[in-house]
Amino acid sequence: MARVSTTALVVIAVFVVFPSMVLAKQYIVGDDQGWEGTVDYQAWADGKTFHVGDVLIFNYEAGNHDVAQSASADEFNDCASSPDLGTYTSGNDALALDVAGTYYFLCDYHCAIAQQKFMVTVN
Ligand SMILES: [Cu+2]
Repeated sequence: MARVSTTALVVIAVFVVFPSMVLAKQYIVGDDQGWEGTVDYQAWADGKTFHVGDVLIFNYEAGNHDVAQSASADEFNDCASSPDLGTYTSGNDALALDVAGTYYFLCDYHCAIAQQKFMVTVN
């Protein structure tokens, strides 16, 4: 009988048990242009399929922007962020999409004046 190495079995087990860990991706919001308000962020998001475990990286000059979230579509439409969901200001913020659902991201400074916002649905 053929022997299968323990290492191979462990690798296979990880793929079977933790597919989201194995497949999780990191996305730079706005790609090369970052989170600087010059991109159609909704168009950027609409071209992608996000999964639980993926991470969004927001790169921007600290002090010029922030990263906040709305708690509902109504808030999002009004560019209202929810303090309960946190506000990020480091200039290099990594936010994990760790549960399925809809996320609403915005910049408190430029949401209303420059549409610096986007929503994503995580499968
Ligand atoms: Cu901004």
